[in-house]
Amino acid sequence: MGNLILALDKQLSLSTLSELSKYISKIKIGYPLILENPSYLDNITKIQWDEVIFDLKLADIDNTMMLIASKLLNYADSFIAHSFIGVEGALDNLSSYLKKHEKSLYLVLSMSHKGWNDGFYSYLKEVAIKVNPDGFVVGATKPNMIRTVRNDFKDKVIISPGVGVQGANIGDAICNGADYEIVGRSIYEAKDPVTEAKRILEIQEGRIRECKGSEN
Ligand code: BMP
Repeated sequence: MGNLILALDKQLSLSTLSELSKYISKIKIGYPLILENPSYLDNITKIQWDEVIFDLKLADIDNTMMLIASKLLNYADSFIAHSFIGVEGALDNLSSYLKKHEKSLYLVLSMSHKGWNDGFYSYLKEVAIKVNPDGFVVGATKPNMIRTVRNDFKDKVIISPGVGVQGANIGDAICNGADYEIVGRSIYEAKDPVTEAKRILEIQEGRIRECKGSEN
């Protein structure tokens, strides 16, 4: 199946989505898709995904974040939250709430855009240690940060956006320690999203073979 997560920020037809799900088993959705057409979420549930990740980058007090998550429990396997909001009164209770409902939690540790300040990483790491989520979001455009987070959190899942349009090369994030690369526009804006997804997966596979091979 490859190590890809589809960031679906625009609607694709159900048939295209269904075809894509044969090659990509995890999907990330967020505000753009939900606000474009809330009823599109029903299409997501018509397909058997390994994981549906809700990327709302939750960053609020505990009660508000839990209210938001409660509306989406029927659709979601996991949620992404910001780590900078801290533990007490925020991520502590969100984390317990999601555990109770058997949902996973990812915390953002380093974003892919230029303006993100990795100088705060030591604070975010402290929060991450306390919250002990299932995984982290670390930008694929930040290979050093992927290596740092992998070194600091050996058993956590790292999901990595920024591949393609934002400039990171396919496969590099995995070679640096990420588990999955998140790809949006390169696939959903392609003329033929399915062919493009297959092409990206092939490149990813080749790159992984190259770098993991050279590790042995
Ligand atoms: P694209 O491949 O089209 O650049 O999409 C990347 C996806 O990952 C978008 O949904 C974006 O919101 C998300 N993302 C990101 O690009 N950088 C981050 O640091 C964190 C993200 O969630």
